[in-house]
Amino acid sequence: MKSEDSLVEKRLHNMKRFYLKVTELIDSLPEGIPDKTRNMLKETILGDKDLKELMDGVDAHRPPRIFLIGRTGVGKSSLINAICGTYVAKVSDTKSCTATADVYQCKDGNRVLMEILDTRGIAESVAINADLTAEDMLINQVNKFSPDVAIFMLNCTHRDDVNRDVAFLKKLSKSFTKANDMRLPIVVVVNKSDEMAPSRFKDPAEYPQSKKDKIQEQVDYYKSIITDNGLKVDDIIAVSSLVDWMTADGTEVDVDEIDKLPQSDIENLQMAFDGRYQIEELLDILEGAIQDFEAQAGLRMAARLGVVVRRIAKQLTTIFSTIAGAVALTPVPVADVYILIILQSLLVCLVASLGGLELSLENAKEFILGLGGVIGAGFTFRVIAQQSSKFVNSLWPGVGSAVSSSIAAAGTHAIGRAAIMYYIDGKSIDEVSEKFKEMRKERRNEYDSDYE
Ligand SMILES: Nc1nc2c(ncn2[C@@H]2O[C@H](COP(=O)(O)OP(=O)(O)OP(=O)(O)O)[C@@H](O)[C@H]2O)c(=O)[nH]1
Ligand SMILES: [Mg+2]
Repeated sequence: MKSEDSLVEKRLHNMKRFYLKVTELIDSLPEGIPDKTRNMLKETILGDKDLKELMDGVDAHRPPRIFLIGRTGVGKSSLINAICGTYVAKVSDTKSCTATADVYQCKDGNRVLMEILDTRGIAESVAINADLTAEDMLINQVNKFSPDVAIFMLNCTHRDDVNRDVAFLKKLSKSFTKANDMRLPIVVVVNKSDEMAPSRFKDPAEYPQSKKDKIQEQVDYYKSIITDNGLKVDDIIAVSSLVDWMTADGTEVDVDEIDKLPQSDIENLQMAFDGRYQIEELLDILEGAIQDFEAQAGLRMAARLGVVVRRIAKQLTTIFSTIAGAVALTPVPVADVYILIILQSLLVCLVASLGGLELSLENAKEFILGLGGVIGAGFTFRVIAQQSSKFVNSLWPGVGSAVSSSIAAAGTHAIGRAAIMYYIDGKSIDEVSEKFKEMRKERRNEYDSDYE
């Protein structure tokens, strides 16, 4: 698990290195391409805002700081595990543990995933200093911690009296705004949805409608209290943080017994049952609520490192499809398809680097031509430019040499998807070609209407 994660980070950095080399790569293309075209390609790729943001996020990230407030046993620690998808070690800075709140880092191996300020809420806090109320102490501590987001956790199965906590959050919110010159994003999480009747359905895929309705009723109940008290929150969502863990040899362990295990067992815990409900949705909400770009990227990396590669590959595919669509609209001095194949080759290289493989533009071009059945002929970029209609027809039969914007976009998208299947999902080239043909068929109707 841990070594896989560092591998993922390495792949992300390789991909970024490739992106940073784009100028050099375009300059090294055969001399036949006019400077104007080269510059257009460079400007289009490097000037793309979405692509730049994506690349910036690859190494500009820091662990997000989360302020967790919720009663004992509501599932605060479990939620962090559910978000990270691993049983995370909590490393406390003992100096900062007070009667009201704990600060700790969540770690996976050496990676700090998040920083947490954890409190059981104002109802369970006691003042240790007669001059300062428990409330004020906590407010000071939160301001010092300076969270990116606050998570207010409630229980789905019983209706606690939350008025005091709501009133506290209101006061905190006011003080935070004053101290930080920005609003404190607050997300309300109603946990333990799985325990709502009928509680035997633990797998979210099997939740009956009646259960979902009851969960929603509970959410509405809490929402009304929050609104009535005039507390502004970013969102409220019901989740389940239910995960059963097992050791590497497959022995299931009771959650409450985990801390008694040897450290090496804890580090290698795996999911025995995944009952997580709406955690992905919660992540989207948290990402939206967090304002700081680096903390936002940090949350994504902490929670979704395993899926981050596919996600980024898909984003790359979408971004390059848009670029290809835009390029096809621009009159260029050489055949459109030539430019397209260069763009698509760059996309294939980036996707391959996410899959752990370093490809040259030449290799990437061969992959693309192979998808269209043009294999082993060793065509150079220059030949492609000269015989553009032949090549475009091998990839997209019946199109001719004039590539419309929608074909350029759809074609690039299909190539990106094929590259993901091959370089990331490890599918065989036969399987990928088969799928590519299907995608081509799917799109055929769209081309037809494009030419009407
Ligand atoms: N069924 C179910 N059990 C949960 C869920 N979340 C947490 N639990 C269980 O509830 C118990 C308490 O969870 P914790 O995550 O320790 O709660 P906490 O809020 O961190 O508690 P304190 O640290 O004492 O404040 C544990 O036995 C968890 O396994 C959930 O979504 N569903
Ligand atoms: Mg806890």
